[in-house]
Formats: sequence, C-alpha cells, structure tokens
Amino acid sequence: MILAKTALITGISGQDGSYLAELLISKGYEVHGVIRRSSSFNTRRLDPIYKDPHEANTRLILHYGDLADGVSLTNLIRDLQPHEIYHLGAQSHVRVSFEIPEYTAQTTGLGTLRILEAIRASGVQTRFYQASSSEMFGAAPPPQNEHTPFHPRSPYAAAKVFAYWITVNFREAYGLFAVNGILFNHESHRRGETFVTRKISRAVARIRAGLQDKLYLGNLDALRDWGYAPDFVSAMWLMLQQSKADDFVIATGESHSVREFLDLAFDRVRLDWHQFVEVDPRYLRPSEVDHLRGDASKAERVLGWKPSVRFPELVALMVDADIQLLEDELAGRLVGVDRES
Ligand code: NDP
Ligand code: GDR
Repeated sequence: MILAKTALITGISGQDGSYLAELLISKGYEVHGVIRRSSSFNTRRLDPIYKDPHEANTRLILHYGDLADGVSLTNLIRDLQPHEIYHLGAQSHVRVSFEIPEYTAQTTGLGTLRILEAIRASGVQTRFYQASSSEMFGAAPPPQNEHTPFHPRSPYAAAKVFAYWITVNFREAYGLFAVNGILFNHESHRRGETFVTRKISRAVARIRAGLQDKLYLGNLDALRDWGYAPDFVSAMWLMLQQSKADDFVIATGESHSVREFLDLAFDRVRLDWHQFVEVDPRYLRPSEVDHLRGDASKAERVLGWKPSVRFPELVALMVDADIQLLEDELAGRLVGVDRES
C-alpha cells in the first residue's frame, strides 16, 4: 500500500489556506493545519471540507499553534514529519502593519525563521514553501520579475523581505528544499473582507439590496495585478513538485486600478459607483505601492503555470458570489459548522 503524502499548512484558515487544503485533499494528501486559538470559531472557510475528527478517514486535521510560539511549531513539525510544509500564515494586511509593526515583524517575518529552524534542528526531511509577496517590490517599477530588486514600502513588506531572504539562506546554508513563491494579489469570494476587492464586492451586494448607501475607500489610483486565488494555490503545489528548489513570480501580467475594479463591480448591478463611493483618508497608507504588474514567464516556462481567470471574470464572480451570500444570509439559509475543541 502506498502511504498518502502529508502536508502541513500554516494559515489554513485564511483565503489561500482553505483553497490549498481543498487542492491537496483532492490529490490524496492528508492535510494538517495550524490554527490559532480564538474566542470564536475562525475556521469558516474550511466548512466545505471539515469533518468531525471522530469520523473515519478524516483527511483534514487541525492543530493549535501560533507563529509567535516557536515551541508549538517545533513540536508539530517533529511529531508530524510532513512531506511538504506550506507556510501561508501571516499578519497579511499592509495598512494594518503600520499600526502593529512589531507584531507584524514577529509573525510575518520571524514566523518563517521559526519554522525553518524547526525543520533544520529536527532534521525532518521536508519541502518548504514560503508565501512571499509582490509587496516586496514596492516602489520598483513594473513589470516585476525574479530579478527585480526589492524596495518594500510597509512594515509588512519589510517583514516579507526578511522571510524571503531567510528562506534563500536556509536553502544555501543547509541545503533545505525551500522555495519562495512571489505571488501578486489574488482574490476570490473567500478574500478577507477588509481587502479592497472584497470590500467593494460586498458593498455592491449591500448597496443593491438597499442595506448600505456609502462605501469609504482610500487610494483609488493604485494599480494591482489581480488574479484568482485557486489558480495561485496550484502554483504553490507545482513549486514543491520540482526536482530543484527555486523561486517564482506568479502573476497574470495585467494591471488594473481600484477605479477599474469599481467600474466593473458596480456595472454588474447597473449602478454608478460615483454616487456611493467617498474617499476617507483613514484608508490611505503612510507610503503606498503605486503599480504592481508581474512577469510570470519563468513560471510558465518551468512550471507550465498560467492563470485561467482574467480581471473582468474575477470581478464578476466576486460580485455574484457576494450577492448570493447576502441572499442566503437574509433568508437564514446559512448554518456554520461547529468544530471540535
Ligand atoms: P489571510 O489573511 O486570508 O490568511 C492569513 C492566515 O494566517 C490566517 O489563517 C490567519 O489566521 C493566520 N495567522 C495570522 N496570524 C497568525 C499567527 N500569529 N499564528 C498563526 N496563524 C496566524 O491571507 P491569504 O490567505 O490572503 O494569504 C496567505 C499568505 O500569502 C499570507 O502570508 C500573505 O501574506 C501571503 N500573500 C497573499 C497574497 C494575496 O494576494 N492573497 C499575495 C502574496 C502573498 P486567522 O484566520 O485566525 O486570522
Ligand atoms: P494589498 O491589498 O495592499 O495590495 O495587499 P489591499 O486590497 O489591501 O489594497 C490594494 C490597493 O487598494 C488600495 N485601497 C484600499 N485598500 C484597502 N484594504 N481598503 C480600502 O478601503 C482601500 N482603498 C484603496 C490600497 O491602498 C492598495 O493600493 C494584498 C495582501 O493580500 C498582502 O498580504 C499581499 O502580500 C499583497 O496583496 C500582494
């Protein structure tokens, strides 16, 4: 009998973690996820794949841990000896990182070091994926690729640059199979509600239903390379299946402004966003990243990876999903799954 591969995912309760867990389970993996203790359930995105641990053949197993708690990470890696580790956990909000810079460095930066050191010290043979970010390019002009110098513009981005280089360092110093996926923005209807795309798609649904009449936003001129999250998690998996550890940019190659997102999102329900959107300076950042557009030609050449969803389709699917979600909420059709412990 061939034993299933095991994977450990940090950040499993986040947007990417939930899609990656689904992908790996569909490929026959046993998936272990790290969740942090919260006063209420924080695993809503895992509802579609969560099974009570008392049931037979559960392929998703959740463990408490925290990126700020090295002991929990070391114990998990030593005990589970996973074949692959996908490190997606982070304080991932750029503007919030200006308000909690030290915590962001602790989790988003040092969290990566804690995991790498746990792998090295335990001697566990595993492959490690670091969730690096296009935010590391910051002020560097587009298009950005694997050779573009980093110029981080936030505590979040600076922490990710540290995490990027410590991953490269452990590969070079100790021969670990450790890779950086430098992912440009990727979205979905599971995106956190305070990121701009989801904030807009939720507001469109509420404004259409007459539940909201204003949407307050920050910089409408920022340009981002927005892709679809399920496409991007398959690139993570591909990176860990290669014979050689290497770093890859993952992007769609197109950039669009927040304004363009507003145009398409409000058009979808035949409304004019100018009547509803106001700029609130509280959402501006002390230093902004103006223009990100990735060049993922290396990923296409080496991994055979290409995005399947383009910008107009992404906006449409997010707006449609938030309209459906709101209708389900209003009709009382949504029942969350209670999880153990
Ligand atoms: P999310 O913000 O949706 O998810 C972050 C995850 O990290 C959540 O599961 C969160 O748990 C967990 N987490 C946060 N702090 C801690 C902590 N102290 N200990 C343990 N877990 C913690 O992020 P995404 O899914 O969008 O992104 C995944 C990763 O990829 C992140 O590292 C992000 O920085 C990076 N990235 C994301 C991009 C994107 O466009 N989405 C682009 C490039 C990089 P909880 O649910 O309890 O909050
Ligand atoms: P970003 O995503 O900072 O690119 O980081 P976000 O959606 O927060 O911002 C994108 C752009 O929109 C502008 N913006 C606003 N942003 C938010 N959140 N709220 C607003 O009201 C608003 N108004 C305008 C921002 O200024 C910015 O220019 C995301 C995160 O997932 C990171 O973890 C990841 O590394 C990068 O993408 C790639």
